[in-house]
Amino acid sequence: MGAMTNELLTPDLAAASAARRADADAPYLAAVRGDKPSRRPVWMMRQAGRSLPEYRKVREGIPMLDSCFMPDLLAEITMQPVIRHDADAAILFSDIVVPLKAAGMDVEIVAGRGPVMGEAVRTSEQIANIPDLEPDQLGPIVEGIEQILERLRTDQVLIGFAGAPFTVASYLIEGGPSKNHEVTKAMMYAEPQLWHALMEKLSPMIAHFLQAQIEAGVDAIQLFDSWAGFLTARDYREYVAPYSQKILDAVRPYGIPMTHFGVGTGELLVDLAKVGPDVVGVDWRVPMNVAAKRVQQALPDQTPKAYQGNLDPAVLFAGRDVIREHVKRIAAEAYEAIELGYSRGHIFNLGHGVMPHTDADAITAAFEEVHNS
Ligand code: 1CP
Repeated sequence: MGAMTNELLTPDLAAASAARRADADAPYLAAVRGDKPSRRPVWMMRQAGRSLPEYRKVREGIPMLDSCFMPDLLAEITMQPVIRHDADAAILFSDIVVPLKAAGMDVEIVAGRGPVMGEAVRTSEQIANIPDLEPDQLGPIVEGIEQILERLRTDQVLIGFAGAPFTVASYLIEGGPSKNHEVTKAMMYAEPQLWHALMEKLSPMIAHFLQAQIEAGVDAIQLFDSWAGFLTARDYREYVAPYSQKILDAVRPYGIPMTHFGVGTGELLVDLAKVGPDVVGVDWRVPMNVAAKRVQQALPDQTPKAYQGNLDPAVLFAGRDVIREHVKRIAAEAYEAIELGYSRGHIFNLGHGVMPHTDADAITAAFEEVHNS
């Protein structure tokens, strides 16, 4: 990949062979392709992190964002849940603000709170001053990815990720986590030219971040638009979808599976699917069969998507019998969608991330129940 500028790149297809994990039997890849996987693939958003004692131990005294740039540590943390729970996919240990940090912006992750900017980004001058992301700023992450790939079994995949521009913009504009995203929406409505300038700045940065992960060898990517569900479908279409679409367009030539996910997106599922992912992530509010039917009936000419989801993370607090019951229900709902031709395949996941106080053994139990389903 050449120097990263404020442009969306078209990847050099010769380099695309870097995405090389060819084990046709990997359950994750089989499910995305629409083949029958040898077992139901499962991974969990936020499977690495505070639910694991071994994570708390290795992170002790090391700031979150520092750990994301320490290759040995990020590889170790990425592998911890894969080994403990026998996951079918690893999710790269990183954060949606990592590309901002890599590019030199002032951002920290504050324990118990989340990403906090040194200064909220709200003016055209601040937007213009957002630095470009240069490839050499991602060296430690590339190194971490290489280490993870050496440690994964060939039937396990590594998923790289990035935050989608709306969700990343919310942290920039609000200056940190936000309950209602009101400053973000105010910019969108009152100063649309400023909003679009910010999106034009973030989209290439995010695309480059994903491309760098793919060239380092990740097998799949996920674009998290966690907070998109705060928008009406009309606003999502006007202010957000074109930019997320550009990012997936820039990544698609690599030919690896792309997942798009947001929380509370029942009303946006069709629009999320239109942005162009191979896999649609579904939160726990909409049953898998309903989600797939909703999308396929709205877009009858498209090849059915695969679907990822959607156990309510709170169920992991309710004991093994309840976990089993919900896993079975979700597996049946996902199966129905496949049988009816609305869905190509199912990747089991939570409807959002593992909550920090979740018991690690309950998570392992859920993985076992999925594999037995
Ligand atoms: O010190 C710590 O342990 C801080 C907790 C933590 C961790 C473990 C944060 C702060 N980020 C992460 C890692 C992380 N973040 C991963 C990799 C680990 C894994 O999934 O196993 C991923 C995929 C993310 C992505 C992320 N960060 C999202 C999108 C996914 C989602 O949960 O919706 C978002 C919105 C963030 C922001 C963020 N980072 C951290 C927190 C606490 C938050 C949320 C803050 C908020 O509520 O706005």
